Amino acid sequence: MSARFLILCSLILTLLSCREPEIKLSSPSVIPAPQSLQVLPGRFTIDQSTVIRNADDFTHSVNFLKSFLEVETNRSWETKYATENVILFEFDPSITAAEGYTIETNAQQVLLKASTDAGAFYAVQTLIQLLPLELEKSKENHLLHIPAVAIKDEPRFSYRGMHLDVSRHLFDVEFIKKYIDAMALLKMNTFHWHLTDDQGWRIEIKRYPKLQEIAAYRDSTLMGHYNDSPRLYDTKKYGGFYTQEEIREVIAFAKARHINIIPEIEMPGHAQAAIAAYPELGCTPEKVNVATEWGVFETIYCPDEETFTFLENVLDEVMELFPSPYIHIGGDEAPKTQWKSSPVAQQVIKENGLKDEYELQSYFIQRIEKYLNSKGRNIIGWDEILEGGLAPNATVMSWRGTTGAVEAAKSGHDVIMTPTSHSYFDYYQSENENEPTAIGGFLALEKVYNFNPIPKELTAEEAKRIIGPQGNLWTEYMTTSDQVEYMAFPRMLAMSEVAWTQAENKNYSSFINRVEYFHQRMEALDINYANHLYEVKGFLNDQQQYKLSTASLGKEIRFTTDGSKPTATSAIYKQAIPFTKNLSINAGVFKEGKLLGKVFKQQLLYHKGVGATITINKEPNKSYPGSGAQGLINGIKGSDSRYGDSEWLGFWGDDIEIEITFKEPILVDEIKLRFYNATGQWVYAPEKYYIFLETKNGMISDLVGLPKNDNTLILSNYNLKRFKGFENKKINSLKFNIPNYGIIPEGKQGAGNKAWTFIDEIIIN
Ligand code: TNX
Repeated sequence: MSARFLILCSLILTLLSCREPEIKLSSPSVIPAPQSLQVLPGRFTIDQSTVIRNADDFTHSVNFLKSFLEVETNRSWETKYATENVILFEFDPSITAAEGYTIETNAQQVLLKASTDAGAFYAVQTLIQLLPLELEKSKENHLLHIPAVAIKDEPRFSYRGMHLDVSRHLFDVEFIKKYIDAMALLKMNTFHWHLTDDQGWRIEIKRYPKLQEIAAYRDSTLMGHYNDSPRLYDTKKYGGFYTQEEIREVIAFAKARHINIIPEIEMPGHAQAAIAAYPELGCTPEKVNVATEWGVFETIYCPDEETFTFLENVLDEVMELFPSPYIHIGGDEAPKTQWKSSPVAQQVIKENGLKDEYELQSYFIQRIEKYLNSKGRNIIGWDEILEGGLAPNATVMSWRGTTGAVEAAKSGHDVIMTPTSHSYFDYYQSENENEPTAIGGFLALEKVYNFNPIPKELTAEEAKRIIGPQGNLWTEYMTTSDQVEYMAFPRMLAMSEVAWTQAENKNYSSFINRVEYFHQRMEALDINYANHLYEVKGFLNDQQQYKLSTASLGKEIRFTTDGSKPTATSAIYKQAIPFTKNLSINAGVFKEGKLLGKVFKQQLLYHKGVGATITINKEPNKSYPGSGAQGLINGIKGSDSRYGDSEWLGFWGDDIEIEITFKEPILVDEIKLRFYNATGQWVYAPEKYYIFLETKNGMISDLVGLPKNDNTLILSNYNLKRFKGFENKKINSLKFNIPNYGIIPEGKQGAGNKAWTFIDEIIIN
């Protein structure tokens, strides 16, 4: 063999081994789903000589893509004129939607078209999601392919928001940027920054140094849950604030991602931290400290000139920092107790011809609104700002159900939808008992996904007032940024699709598969997401059969009915399980013999009520329908620690009447009722109920008192055996009259609002 030949061989070998590793093409998996996405034959390949061409209009978005690619491909990218091997940005005036764009890829080019920089920016976000994930997972020199596609896209709503409470717990600037970055990837465009509350003031206001010295710190923080008894505190000083310089930096960072930041400065309630620093702003002579636990406090700004001057000065500095057309002024949960007994507040009521303290709240908000309007800004407030007359230009953030939203939209106000039932990401997301401690409630991914922000009561014209939805992260129980991520993801992915994707283009099972794919992206981004995709769900159908399902594709469910743990050899679930006796179902999602998620456990109790006829005089609230009336006698109890699952029925303020008729008269020994009790979420077990038992010889009625305590479950066992002579009487039907608890008392979370009643299985033995 000649030396030349050897050299040639080794050269070829070197060349071969230097070749960039190829990454296989994955089918597009974009979140939020575009309005239309067509996969075409072929692909575009990014190699070392691929360039970017700008149509001049989109320098900002071009640079965003350029820096992304430079980091990910480890090479510099040129922007220059080219017709082939090019990612090409083009201005297209025919795209009329402000944030719309199109993408067309073929072998020669990736063509991104928009008529605004926002549109071009969202085209870039989609393009980033079309790139193979391996790129983000390892920064090696890969040969990258993008599938040939034709995408046409624009948002459903102009407001697409995420909120973060930094008062209860504080998160550093680095994390705020990470949160904003994730929002941008999901095409969210508004960050609602909840900067002040009872437990800490987090924005530097130069004119009032005590806000930094005093209001920004609390002496101690509640440990464990608010409902724990006794309550324990860590006795450690906690706090901090963002300097104006840091805030500017965050605003610029968000702006570069087409995200507007709405600052929230709470008033007149949730102001204890500010009043701790400047007691003269309060309405009582008693001195207060920055709050060390959660809830609603009576401390409130006094509606005098000194307070308005303070607030106007604060807002001046806020407006100087934030270019947002909206300023959020809170307005929620402002107990009126102190105003009732304050001579100053009563004087303001008298002088201004106001009817009561509710009109005083409205006067307060309207004064601030006028001030902000005079500076060219509009206010947003929580839906309590509707009470006592709405400020004229205000946008309402509807959180207590949707009634406020309907009222506001009908009277011509813009509305942002953020109801607790679908938008509170501080609620539990799984029924697993070992979830990290959360405030309470239950909001599963699927429920977020299925949220329709347009209330049914609105006409098409009125519906235009709903400018969009928002996910809220209240951080009482999120002490670290890891925990914020756990609660925010993947629910933020679902909310992004609620906000962006037209209802007819939404599909939960497609979404779930894209979420599963997105897991890898979140790992690459170091996001501590929650994974409940590999859980089993069960439900009882009309034919008294129990069905199991799981959300993601390509897995199997294995189950047992005798209470034992499912294994790789347990029966594979193929058809519904008949419910004719007590069942103890255990099921898991398996792939290749491996259990993926947690084991699902369900007891089915074959009691005497199962299969009877049931009616309720009121429909459960549409946010908490459980499994309807029949769900109260389906043999399945609701969760002991979360209301809001498929078994608990929620009624808001209604007295309810439930009637159960048996197929034939039966002997009954005992009737058990279960009520949920979570006063922090406005859920109150009733204090009593009436029971009516219908027998052949007439009706027996009784008044039953319920225990009063802080337990999350309030149980009533009604024993019929104690009635002498009743043992052998057969019952045809049963009726319950259950009065609602009533109005939530002062001093409690939600004071002045109607309480919720939550009831689940009625067990008849
Ligand atoms: C109610 S939503 C609040 C917050 C709490 C939250 C906890 C709203 C306007 N007020 O102060 O953090 O519930 O879920």
